[in-house]
Amino acid sequence: MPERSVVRTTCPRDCYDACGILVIRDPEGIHAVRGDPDHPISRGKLCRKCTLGYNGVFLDPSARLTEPLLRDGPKGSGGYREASWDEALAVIAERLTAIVEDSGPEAILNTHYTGTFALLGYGYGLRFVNRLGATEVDPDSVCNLAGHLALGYLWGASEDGFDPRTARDAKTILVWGANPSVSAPHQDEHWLGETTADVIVVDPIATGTAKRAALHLQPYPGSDSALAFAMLHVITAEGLADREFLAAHTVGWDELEPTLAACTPAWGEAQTGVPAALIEEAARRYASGPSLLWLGQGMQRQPRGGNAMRSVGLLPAATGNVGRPGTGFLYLNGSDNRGVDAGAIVGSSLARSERPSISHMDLAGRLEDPARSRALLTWNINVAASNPQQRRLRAAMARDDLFTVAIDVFPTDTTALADVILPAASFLECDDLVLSYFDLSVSAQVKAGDPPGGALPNPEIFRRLAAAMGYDEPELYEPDRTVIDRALSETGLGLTFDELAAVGTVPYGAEPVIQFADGVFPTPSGKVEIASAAAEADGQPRLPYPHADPRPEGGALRLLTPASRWSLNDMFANDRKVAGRLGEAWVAIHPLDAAERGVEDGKRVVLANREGTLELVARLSDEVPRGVVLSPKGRWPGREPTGANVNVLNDGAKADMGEATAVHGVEVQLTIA
Ligand SMILES: Nc1nc2c(c(=O)[nH]1)N[C@H]1C(S)=C(S)[C@@H](COP(=O)(O)OP(=O)(O)OC[C@H]3O[C@@H](n4cnc5c(=O)[nH]c(N)nc54)[C@H](O)[C@@H]3O)O[C@H]1N2
Ligand SMILES: Nc1nc2c(c(=O)[nH]1)N[C@H]1C(S)=C(S)[C@@H](COP(=O)(O)OP(=O)(O)OC[C@H]3O[C@@H](n4cnc5c(=O)[nH]c(N)nc54)[C@H](O)[C@@H]3O)O[C@H]1N2
Ligand code: SF4
Ligand SMILES: [Mo]
Repeated sequence: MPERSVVRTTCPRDCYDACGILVIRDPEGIHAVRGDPDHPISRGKLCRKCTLGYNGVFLDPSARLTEPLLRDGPKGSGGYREASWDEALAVIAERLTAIVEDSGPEAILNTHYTGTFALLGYGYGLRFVNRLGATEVDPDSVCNLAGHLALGYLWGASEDGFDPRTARDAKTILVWGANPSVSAPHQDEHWLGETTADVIVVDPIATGTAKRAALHLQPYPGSDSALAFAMLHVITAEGLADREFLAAHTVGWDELEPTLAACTPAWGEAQTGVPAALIEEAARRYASGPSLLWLGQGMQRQPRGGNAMRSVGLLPAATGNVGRPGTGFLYLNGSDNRGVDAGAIVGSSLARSERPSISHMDLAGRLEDPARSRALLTWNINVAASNPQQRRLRAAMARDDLFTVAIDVFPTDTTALADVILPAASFLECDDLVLSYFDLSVSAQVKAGDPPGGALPNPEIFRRLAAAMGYDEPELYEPDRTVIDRALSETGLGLTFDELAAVGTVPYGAEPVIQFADGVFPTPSGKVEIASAAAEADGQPRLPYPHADPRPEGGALRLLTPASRWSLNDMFANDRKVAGRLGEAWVAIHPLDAAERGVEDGKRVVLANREGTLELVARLSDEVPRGVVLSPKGRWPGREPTGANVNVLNDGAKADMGEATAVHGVEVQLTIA
């Protein structure tokens, strides 16, 4: 029996759970990756995708990128040769330096996101990018930016959510447009599953979370604002509004209130499809409180997603469900509310001037324009799978004169279009910190094994890039441990990294933090800005307004493509066992919509719109309402028989705020293949 040891670490995926992990080592290296029974959230279990992927593709050097690769064939042909780090870095430095001299750094585009959401793995590389001055492709524009801006106008903050521990004092938990049964499986099982509060879910789909809830409101996609206004009508009409809170802590309620008169429950039913009686019941339960409101990211990926978020975000203000135990709202919890200076991690001060930025919705168009895009640096993201306008984007990335550097753990559809590919170490192979974006906790990510071949952790790759470019700012070379130690000391937890590593995860303080306990809000006025001059200055309406998107016409269906239980964004589809579970791409359709189109369960169908077409298998399901079809994200275009995933249907239409994605507003025709 070989000698075994155990390393405790944390999952850094873009996931609400931040599970605790035990890595079992033997003399050959990592033997197995398991859940940590002592972890408060995951209690010994990892999700199924990670259980398979972390013991599969992550530990398989033949599935990984292990050495720098230089393209030596036509773009996209797969022709690469191995190179040393020095050679690869010299090629990159020469090309980027020439582009900066000829065209300015803004002709270099930087795309990155949450491949790893650990503090350094996510942020440290931005020091280099800031120094370089590349055009930033705003990461949040593909995910949650509309919601951030909306909550910013209203509450002054979008990353300062409730502390989930305060649920012990809540009577009602309203989950609006989030599907934790898929996107946060352990929070769903334990935090929600074991709460004594009544759970209300607002989601067009009968998700696992919705099916267990005391009430499930199923609005038609894009009608959340109308639903919120109908609830506010009930709240004011029945005397359930918190007039004291409104008077003391908000501005603009008097301007908004007259709008509510027309938003009766019957009107709400007509706008949203939710029965009037359910609207009333949900409004009463939420208003009576104490109530928590979880604002998911799915509901703001809509054409008017910003207004939807601003409208739903009124509920805590109107009912005074904020500032005391068992109340508050959560979109995300940022690292700042554990004291960590995120600006220092990403080296904001290294930028020599305000860096230009574009939306992911405009990436394909920008890359089609050789005059404005000469190079692409892409890391922690798989744009060829996750971005809109998939065909256009991939065609533009295939431009021979576009110099692309891709950094990833695995070969992906994106790295396949790069000139230089740099191999990244996985989270199992480097130290870092993980700050859950749901719980107020701090966790250690601990190195449990060596990276395969020459793969290096993200921060080290960017230190080497900085050196190759001849930069001399000390922040570009700060050792990981210095950054980790400083961030840990900022948390005030009084722990060294080794002490944290021994326990894995520690809560931020012994008692739940009460969101906005002082009644002061980080808006210009210090109050909740129901009427917002900042919104007006940005060309937005002064007030949130009742709205429901028009229903699709001509037999079109609304296509929702949210998180899949078998992938984490676009990770894991390259794992053999996960791919087996994923099976063929499918689309769920209501049996009556299927019957109208002569579609039977298991039969092949085509989804089509002006952007593209996609063939997949129909699944008849009454979990989706009429007029809506559902096909989860997360498949790899290159592994699909058609060479495309659902984003081939996504035209990149923008939401009403932040030029952010409106992907859940996509409409398609569905026909038999
Ligand atoms: N397993 C797994 N977990 C993940 C991810 C993953 O890909 N897989 N991705 C991670 C990432 S990047 C993110 S951003 C989060 C997102 O996680 P969530 O915040 O849960 O968001 P989504 O899964 O995008 O969508 C949630 C729900 O929004 C609903 N929805 C869509 N349109 C509307 C609407 O108009 N109104 C309302 N009320 N609801 C609507 C969808 O039906 C869906 O059930 O999950 C993270 N966790
Ligand atoms: N149709 C549709 N499209 C969507 C969405 C949707 O709901 N529907 N959701 C959108 C959302 S919410 C998001 S957040 C985006 C996410 O889209 P992406 O950011 O593209 O998703 P990921 O799969 O997380 O991409 C991460 C990449 O980082 C790599 N990676 C992992 N760890 C590391 C590391 O340590 N170092 C490096 N260098 N690389 C690493 C992974 O292998 C993977 O290739 O997709 C968006 N696209
Ligand atoms: S992806 Fe989420 S649920 Fe899965 S192991 Fe990581 S933190 Fe846990
Ligand atoms: Mo996301």
